[in-house]
Amino acid sequence: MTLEEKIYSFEEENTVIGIGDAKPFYDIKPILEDTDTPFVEKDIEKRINPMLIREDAKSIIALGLSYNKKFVGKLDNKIRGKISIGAMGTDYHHLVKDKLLHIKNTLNIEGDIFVDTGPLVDREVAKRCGLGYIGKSGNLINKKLGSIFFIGYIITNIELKPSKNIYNEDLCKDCDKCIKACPGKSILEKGFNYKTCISYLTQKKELETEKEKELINRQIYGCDICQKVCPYNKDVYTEEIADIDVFYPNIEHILNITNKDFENTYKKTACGWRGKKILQRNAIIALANYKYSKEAMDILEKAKNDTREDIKNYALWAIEKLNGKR
Ligand code: B12
Repeated sequence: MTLEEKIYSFEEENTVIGIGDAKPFYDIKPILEDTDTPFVEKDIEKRINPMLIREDAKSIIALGLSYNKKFVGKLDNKIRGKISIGAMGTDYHHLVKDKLLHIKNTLNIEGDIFVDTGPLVDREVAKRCGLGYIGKSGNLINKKLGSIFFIGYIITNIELKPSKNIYNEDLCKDCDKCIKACPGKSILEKGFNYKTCISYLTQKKELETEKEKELINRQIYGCDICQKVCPYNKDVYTEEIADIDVFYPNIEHILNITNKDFENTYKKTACGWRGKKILQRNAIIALANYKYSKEAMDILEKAKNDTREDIKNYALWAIEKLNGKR
């Protein structure tokens, strides 16, 4: 078995693996110069050059891990929000990292592992390694997993034969389902406007306009709309979730959650890094975007007495908004 064959042998039902070289990503420099992406390394040279991470970088081994989930439980009549499927369960940063660590340790190779928070542009890295095609929504689409997968990789000093790129064809063609479905119209013919992306708004610290709160709708964290409508996400690997509290979080519970409870639940998921307060703010916004009910008003009346000024103000705003719907 060659080393490349050994690497591919780690592929499982819910993962894809590919290999690429570690040359700089000069092609995307103009795109990066033209965008002001939030939450990322600002030095563009660091974003495009794997050799600034490891001087001896030769190859990249990329892994895609599916996080596709569907709800198979029973709905109830509690007031609930929505959470992106990627933020349910154990934080994917750990899951992907553990899989890459396992490959690295088993093969006894040297390498630096990154999942999401590294300086490079993960989709571009994964594309070069043959993991998929960058679709109109910006998401990398793979024929086996669809687009609902996270990306991680090992930058190694070993010279490896790159995967044959099987994604030269245009997978989206004239399909524009994601463009039409995005409530914020974030998906542009060329590029992406993160400022109106619901996923971004649920993570943004200071919301500035009523429109932003309206767009958040009932999302507590993240958004799946552009992926839900993508034809490549039908008939792909899916995990079934029966626990309604995981899939549709109970708003009253989020607003009353103790620090200890938060540490043991949300903090262990991919939305934990944003902290309790932002999720609670989004829970209040979700209530304001619901129809008027006594139950919603009772929850908000309690939140109105919160000692944190901003939460209190959001509760007052939501009460006014719901009263207007009476
Ligand atoms: C910042 C960030 C966000 C921001 C901004 C997203 C954005 N599109 O820029 C916000 C918070 C909005 C976000 C949302 C989401 N994100 Co995010 N995010 C990132 C992060 C940290 C950096 C992205 C980045 O560099 N953007 C800058 C642009 C230029 O790069 P890009 O987004 O990769 O875009 C590529 C193409 O779309 C295209 N492109 C983009 N803009 C333009 C403009 C022009 C003119 C052209 C020609 C091409 C082009 O070229 C780029 C390079 O190939 C990456 C991890 C990482 N370190 O790379 C994860 C990452 C992109 N996110 C990921 C995920 C899963 C999501 C969400 C699905 C989460 C959710 N459910 O809420 C949504 C999807 C939203 C969407 N449709 O893009 C995954 C994507 C996996 C995949 N299969 O594609 C990544 C790779 C994390 C990971 N390691 O798994 N994200």
